Amino acid sequence: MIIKPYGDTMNDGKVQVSFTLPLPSKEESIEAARQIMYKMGFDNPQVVFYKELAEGFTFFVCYGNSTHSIDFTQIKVQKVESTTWSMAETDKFIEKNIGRKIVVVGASTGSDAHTVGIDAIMNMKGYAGHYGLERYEMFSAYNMGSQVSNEELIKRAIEVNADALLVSQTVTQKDVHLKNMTELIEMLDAEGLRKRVIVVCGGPRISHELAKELGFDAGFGMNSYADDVASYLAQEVSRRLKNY
Ligand code: B12
Repeated sequence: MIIKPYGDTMNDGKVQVSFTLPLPSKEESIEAARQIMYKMGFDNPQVVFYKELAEGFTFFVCYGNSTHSIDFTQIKVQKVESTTWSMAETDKFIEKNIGRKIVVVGASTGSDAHTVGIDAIMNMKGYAGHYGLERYEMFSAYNMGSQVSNEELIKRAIEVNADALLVSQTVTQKDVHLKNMTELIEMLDAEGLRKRVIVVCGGPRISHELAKELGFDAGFGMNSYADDVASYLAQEVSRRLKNY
């Protein structure tokens, strides 16, 4: 099944691309943007909007036709193996199969000050119509907020005898997330705790594949909600109890 982006008629390859060039807003800069689109592999490149953002920096919106296509049948993706249930279904499953609350400790770690992602997963109010873990009857959820060191996170996990750690990482500049996440796994290993807790990470640029590479049990990216992680945790805790 060969596919291409679609805009007007099927397989026309139409895409919209936006970028900023370190150039002032003038005719030569528009032509530079058009040529960059061409070099990126787009036919019929057009600049449809531009605006100088600051002196010497111009933002462009361009249209073009992609000359590339892919075979969709060849796509393989590593993904979290669990079924997403509603809050009520997950609570009921935990009550029946685990018989106690699942304890989770979450934080945005290292220097990362972004709290909205971890709050979306944990807060009572939830996010986009999905209640957070604090709302679940069968979860005890501890949200430590942002800029939490790996030491503090582990200390809290030990204090409350956590089943799972939830790590949020938003800033990926200079690969700072890789350093934070690798350090957490190394510290858990050193303390002999790694096998005792389920370690989950999430964030806009996190994938399950990356999470597994770094030694985490699961990774959740964009468009993931409390329902996804709650269902995964319920199923994983139950799986581990059965194999104990
Ligand atoms: C709000 C915001 C801020 C606020 C944060 C306030 C706060 N209390 O959180 C402030 C102004 C403080 C801020 C600061 C900075 N920010 Co900022 N910020 C944003 C912004 C606009 C929105 C982020 C957000 O709230 N998204 C909404 C939430 C709900 O989405 P989410 O985090 O992806 O979470 C979802 C999933 O990823 C997942 N998820 C997330 N965490 C977890 C955890 C688990 C366990 C699970 C299961 C799932 C999960 O579930 C959530 C719901 O679906 C983004 C740009 C953007 N539009 O995304 C930039 C952005 C994230 N920031 C960015 C940057 C660079 C910074 C600064 C470094 C800027 C600077 N030079 O000072 C600082 C860093 C400060 C620091 N020390 O961390 C960059 C990051 C680039 C990168 N790749 O690293 C972005 C992308 C902006 C950009 N385009 O450049 N920022």
